[in-house]
Amino acid sequence: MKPIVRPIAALLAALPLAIAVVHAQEKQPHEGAELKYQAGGSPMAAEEMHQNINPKAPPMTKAEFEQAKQIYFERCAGCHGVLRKGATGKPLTPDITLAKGTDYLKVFIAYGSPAGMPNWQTSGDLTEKQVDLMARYVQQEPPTPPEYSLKDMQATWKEIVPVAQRPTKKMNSYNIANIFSTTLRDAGQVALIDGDTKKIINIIKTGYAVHISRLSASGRYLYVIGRDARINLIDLWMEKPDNVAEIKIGLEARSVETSKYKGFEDKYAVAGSYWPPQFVMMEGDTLKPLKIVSTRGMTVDNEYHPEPRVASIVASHYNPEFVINAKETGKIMLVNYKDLNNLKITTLDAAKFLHDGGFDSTGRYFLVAANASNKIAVVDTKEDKLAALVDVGKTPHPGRGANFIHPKFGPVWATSHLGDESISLIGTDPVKHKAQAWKVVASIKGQGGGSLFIKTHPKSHNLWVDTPLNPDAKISQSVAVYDINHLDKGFEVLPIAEWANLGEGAKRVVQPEYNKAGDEVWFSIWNAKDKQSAIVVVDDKTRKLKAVIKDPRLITPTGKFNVNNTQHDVY
Ligand code: DHE
Repeated sequence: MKPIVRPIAALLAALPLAIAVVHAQEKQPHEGAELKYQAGGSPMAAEEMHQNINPKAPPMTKAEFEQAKQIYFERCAGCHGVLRKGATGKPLTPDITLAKGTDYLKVFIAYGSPAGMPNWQTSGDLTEKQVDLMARYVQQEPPTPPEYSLKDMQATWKEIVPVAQRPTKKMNSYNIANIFSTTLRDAGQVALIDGDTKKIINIIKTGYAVHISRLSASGRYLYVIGRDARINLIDLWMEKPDNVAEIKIGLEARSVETSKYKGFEDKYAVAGSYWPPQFVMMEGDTLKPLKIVSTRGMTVDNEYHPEPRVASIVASHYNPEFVINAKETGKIMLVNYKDLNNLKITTLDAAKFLHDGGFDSTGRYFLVAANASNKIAVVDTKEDKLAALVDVGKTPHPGRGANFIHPKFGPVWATSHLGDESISLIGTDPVKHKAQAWKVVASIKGQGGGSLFIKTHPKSHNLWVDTPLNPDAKISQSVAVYDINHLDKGFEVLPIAEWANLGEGAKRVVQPEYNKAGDEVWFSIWNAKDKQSAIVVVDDKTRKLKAVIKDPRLITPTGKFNVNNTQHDVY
């Protein structure tokens, strides 16, 4: 009797899930890619963490726990949080998971749910054995990674070339303003590419899977941050630009920025971490850590959140402030760096799941995606106020967005979306176009969901929209381009990956970035680590291929940051 009863019991327990699975199959095809993107790997898998034995949870050996912990941090932490208290995904704490039991959890993990859980087993990402492991793991007490203090940061801080030994003037003949700092994601490097000659100036060792590059106000210093929270400071004045300082500011991070307000140029840097949930101010030219501020606290719904990750950070042009976005709480902190000992922080309640964003064309308003809330928050950096919360399409992902003059509605800022094919245009001129300000004035149709970045340039009439996470290779390997003056005419599709002629591989076309003059657009062709990747340069006026940059050292290029455009927030 026993062997029959148990499977039936398991089946009954899984019944609500069987229904869920039917719904899960109704998910849009791009949603799987979107969810896995959000669930991107955390570098904390290898971190030593305490294994708490919960007597009520199914047993696990140390080896099993370690293996499950690794899978959790690589696949699950991005959505469910480091402490499993929930972020864009549901909380997975033992009070919830123990009540569900192993069989229920196994079905859930294997088949996914309509609420957004990917189908880890049926997609082939996890084996049946791994699903069983994860079902038991999430019933244990969540292991907690260590905190990271100023002392910990100091221990990692290296002044590779002290300020006194650095050049006092530019020592090279590069047109620094047109250099592209290019992320070589899986190589843990950045490539500095000369925008004029298209030649690689230097490949520089950085942190693991570098995320973004930012420029100091003067344009001399380049800051690069890895997912492992290592920051590299590169001096572009050196004969061959290279690292001059380095620090590790936590266990996992995505954002770095420098002070840009008049009188504070190049003075401070700031970096935010995913873990621990905090940001740190540093000296701009040495990276010496000065002050840490925690982001733990209440969400906009007045619930405590133990790990609000720091997402995008930008430097205000109107006040001596950094605009710091805490993802899970939905709070935007305007951190005044005039007096670090008597720190003033203005906190704005925006919306949960703040992620990426950019300024409007005047540099006064910062528009940031609250991605899983399907909203754009608008910050007035002059008055230190939330100007608006705008409803847009599903999961906006603007990168820094795109500013242009719409023939009918005046100045607009645009975002594309991960979760649908639309492109939302938001009016940004509350003086001359008051009726349109902070409203979606138009929503135009793109190639499909899975878009990450959108770009134009003040000197261009083209609007470029990538779709690297669309499951259709034709769409992920091409880009849509619109004529800003004739948006109603739809878009032209350019087969950018095909132009690179790379042979096999995923070859996702990602992140359009203009050169300084605004007459070229650069695209990364992001292939697997063991396959050839490339940068494709398109002539903006003719929309024709101008150059393909191929080099065995260009491993998995993703983000590209033109010095001038990043320094002056031109996009
Ligand atoms: Fe990004 C910007 C976080 C996955 C390429 N990404 C950002 C920012 C954040 C962020 C918070 C804004 C920084 C700022 O402006 O200060 N990104 C995350 C994640 O948490 C996520 C979803 C999962 C992860 O594991 O990291 C993630 N990002 C990716 C990728 O998979 C991309 C496509 C490739 C890569 O290199 O990893 C990617 N993210 C980028 C790029 C930018 C970025 C190129 C900057 C765009 C710009 O034009 O400013």
